Amino acid sequence: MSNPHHPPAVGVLDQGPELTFPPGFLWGAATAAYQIEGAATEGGRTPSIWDTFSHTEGRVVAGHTGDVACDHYHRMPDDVRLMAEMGLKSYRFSVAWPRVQPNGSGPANQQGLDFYRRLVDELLGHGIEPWLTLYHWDLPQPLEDAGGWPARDTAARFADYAQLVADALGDRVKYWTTLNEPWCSAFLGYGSGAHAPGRSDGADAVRAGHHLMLGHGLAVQALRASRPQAQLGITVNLYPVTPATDAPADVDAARRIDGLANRFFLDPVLRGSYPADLTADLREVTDFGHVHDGDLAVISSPLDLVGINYYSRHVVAAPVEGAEPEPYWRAPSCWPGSEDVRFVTRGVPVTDMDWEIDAPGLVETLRRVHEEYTDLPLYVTENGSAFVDAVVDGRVDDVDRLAYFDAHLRAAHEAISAGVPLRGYFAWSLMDNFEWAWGYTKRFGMIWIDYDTQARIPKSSARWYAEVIRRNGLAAQ
Ligand code: IFM
Repeated sequence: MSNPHHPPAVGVLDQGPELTFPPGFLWGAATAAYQIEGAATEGGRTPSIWDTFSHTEGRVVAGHTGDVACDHYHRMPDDVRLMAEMGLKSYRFSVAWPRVQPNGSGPANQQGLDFYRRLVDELLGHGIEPWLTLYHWDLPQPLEDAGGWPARDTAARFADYAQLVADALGDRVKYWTTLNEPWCSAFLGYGSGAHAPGRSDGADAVRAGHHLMLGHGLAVQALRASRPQAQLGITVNLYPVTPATDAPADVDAARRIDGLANRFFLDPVLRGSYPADLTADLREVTDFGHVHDGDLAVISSPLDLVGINYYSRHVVAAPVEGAEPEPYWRAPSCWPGSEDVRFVTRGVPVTDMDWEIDAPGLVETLRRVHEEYTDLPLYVTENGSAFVDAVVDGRVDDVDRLAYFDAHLRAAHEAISAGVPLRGYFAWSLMDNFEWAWGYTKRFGMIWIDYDTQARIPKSSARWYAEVIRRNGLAAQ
């Protein structure tokens, strides 16, 4: 497939001692509004579900909130300068809906739009391609009060908001993704309640997932009509799901979790249908009456790219008596219809999130999307790791994070060599930030943030990544 908006991907890799990426490969880093901006009550911004959630006792570790976060709202030009020093080709950020449309409906808040216009202009001025995500989990609170994502109307509100942002920034932003990780919004937000808005109802989670995708489809249609040059996509978080053994019951557990984690979103968006086995698994949770005629055609509106966030693998098995206590993303309520599936810990190295490090899983994931679903250009829109960092003599030597990036970039290269049209990679994250229910206790950044002084210290991984970008690749091992 030839697309003038994307650099060529396949068949151009050096065979020499370097692992060279295709010319024009889009090297980036990512953040999200609530995780870094702060300025929660400034410039006309009103509360999102994450403000409400983080200010509710017991929801976020140590009562941390995004009120100040990395103070990026005030330090944005300095942060863009740091990006330029790293040589980033692209920066993926999200727009805070309650900053640009405070009530989630009605007119735009010009001050909010102006902030993002300044950001985009600053990026362009440094030769950095802006990559805009419309929704990274910060639903305006009034929309949650009206029913949130389980309510169908929220999808229409999202399309209106998308139009408003496209009107303001569509002349200067080429790359747009609608949603970031709808699985998290739906199943952590409305299933387990580990994320905002903290509701816990399987049917609501399934409805929320559908309406998120409906909002995505409506937004794509609106953006396509008004900004035909824009490159449009969605970002999904995908996991290879592996049965612990070949036993049929374990294989079936893997099928079920793969349905909820991956195919719940991939199939409607890229094939225009829900998988039959998934709807059968969910029969006792919902009758799918919330899916109206025509919805799936909207949801599968043509895209220009697919964004994939990759962190780890799920290994699962059939239930046993007295299973061990589970971390939040394994909570049964995340997996309606498959609550009794057992998540297995293999004993391989993990990050500070307890997520198993599994670089080959990135190859599997990219190949699967390409080989089973689409020829569209793919982008890794997030990949990264939390580790416990320390400042020693003014430096942060984050060797574990650097090794994680290195292994996953080798995997990305392998996927390209296998024919995957992977056109870019965004490290998560540019800087340490508010890690949702974990507050500031988990650090994913290539730039250290001192939350007392707001000082920034580029870590070893930032210097290493700058060199990867400069040489467009890695030394062969
Ligand atoms: O911090 C999050 C991000 O907001 C979405 N993807 C996963 C990251 C690490 O948990």
